[in-house]
Amino acid sequence: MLSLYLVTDRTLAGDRPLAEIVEEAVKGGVTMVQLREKECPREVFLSEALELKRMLKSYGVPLIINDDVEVAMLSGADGVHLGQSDMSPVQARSILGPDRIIGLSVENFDEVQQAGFLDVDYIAASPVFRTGTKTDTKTEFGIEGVRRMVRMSTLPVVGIGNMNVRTAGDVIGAEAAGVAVVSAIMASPDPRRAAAEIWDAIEDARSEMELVPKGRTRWRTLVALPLRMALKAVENHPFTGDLLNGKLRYHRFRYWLLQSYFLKEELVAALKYLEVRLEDAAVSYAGVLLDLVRSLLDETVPCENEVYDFYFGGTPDALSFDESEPAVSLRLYLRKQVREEELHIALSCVLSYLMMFRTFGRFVRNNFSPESNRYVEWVNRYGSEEYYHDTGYAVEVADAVAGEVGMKQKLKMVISFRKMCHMMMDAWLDSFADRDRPQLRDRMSDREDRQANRQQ
Ligand code: TZP
Ligand code: MG
Repeated sequence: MLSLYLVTDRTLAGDRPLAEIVEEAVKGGVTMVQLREKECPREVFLSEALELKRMLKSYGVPLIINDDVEVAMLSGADGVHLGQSDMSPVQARSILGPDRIIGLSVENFDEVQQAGFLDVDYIAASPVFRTGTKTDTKTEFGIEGVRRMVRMSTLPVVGIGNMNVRTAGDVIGAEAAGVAVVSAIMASPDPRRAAAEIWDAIEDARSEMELVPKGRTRWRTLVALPLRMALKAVENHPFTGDLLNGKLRYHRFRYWLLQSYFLKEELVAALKYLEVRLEDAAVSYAGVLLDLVRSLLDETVPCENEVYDFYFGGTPDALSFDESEPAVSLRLYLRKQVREEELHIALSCVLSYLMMFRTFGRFVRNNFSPESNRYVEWVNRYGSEEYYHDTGYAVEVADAVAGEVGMKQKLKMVISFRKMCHMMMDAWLDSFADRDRPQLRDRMSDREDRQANRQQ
């Protein structure tokens, strides 16, 4: 969500409407937007916030309001960004409630430390580099300062101040969660393209961080880190607390388990078929993968009575049901890959889903006894050795495929695995959140749309 954070500045908009620039930038890949108004009447600020909120909602991109908590509340924005001399985060939290996002600018390392005791969601290193856009800043953190901040703080860090296509990669390389950009996007004659280029720089930096030194490493080793990171976020999320206290939404949870189960079953069935076909030496993995992935493309998941009975007992409410958000994102993404015949990538994506569930199941099993409550009992039963074994076989196939397709394609497999983990984790957590949080958008499809546009 913080990856590419656009901060507005109407003085750079010229005679172009603000919302138009923002929308273009979002199409280019911006993942979060802050409306920052320094000198405009309250009513204008509010009406702009309302307009942006309406537009951004359709993209699933959160809107953050600079300084003004009241405008944030009245416009239904997703949060506020505060400076050190604005309203205190404590007061802002008491007004905004627990769910909205609060960001805080930090200007020195003392403030980084203090931020750790506050109920804020991210901190902004202000500034990373001096900038003409905001001249009253104190000292520059520089790239090494950002790195130190990331190590000191448990909060996500975004870099701000002269962030552009040349500087963004280094900030991401210093393990910041994202970059916040004003002029490089707002003042660009083509905000969509400007955003897309910075997005690409971010992506490149991320893949380099994970992948460069590990040329011959197996696929499963390369995906271990993104998997661990995604799971860490799930473990620390209130969802997990609610699961352990038996307070989740019953129906949703049951559907989730069932869907993951069916997806796993489909995959296993397809893999068994793959095993047979592979005995024929003339058949390559890629050819057979097509069958595998196609078999995973059906929209609704049939719910069979026996399976239902086995796992949950009793009679199902319905024999089929709509898919949950992660399963939907997964299938949409798979369809795209199949069209482009990037089947090895599709396989990697399917596995991100299964491995997240598998690892989460293991975490629950290792830490809580099945007697705790019905949810823990289900996870224990469901995340069984059988599940583990079945996905284990799929992992071996993925390793073999990755070994066959060459380094560049192997990296793609890992990158899409990571993207899928993020997307599904967001969808998973959001669908259990008390209110509807903005969904992280499908960045993959954005990127592909952009590439297609550029080629036109
Ligand atoms: N806070 C610290 S630097 C800055 C803000 C709002 C402005 C960054 O602007 P630019 O144009 O991206 O350098
Ligand atoms: Mg401020």
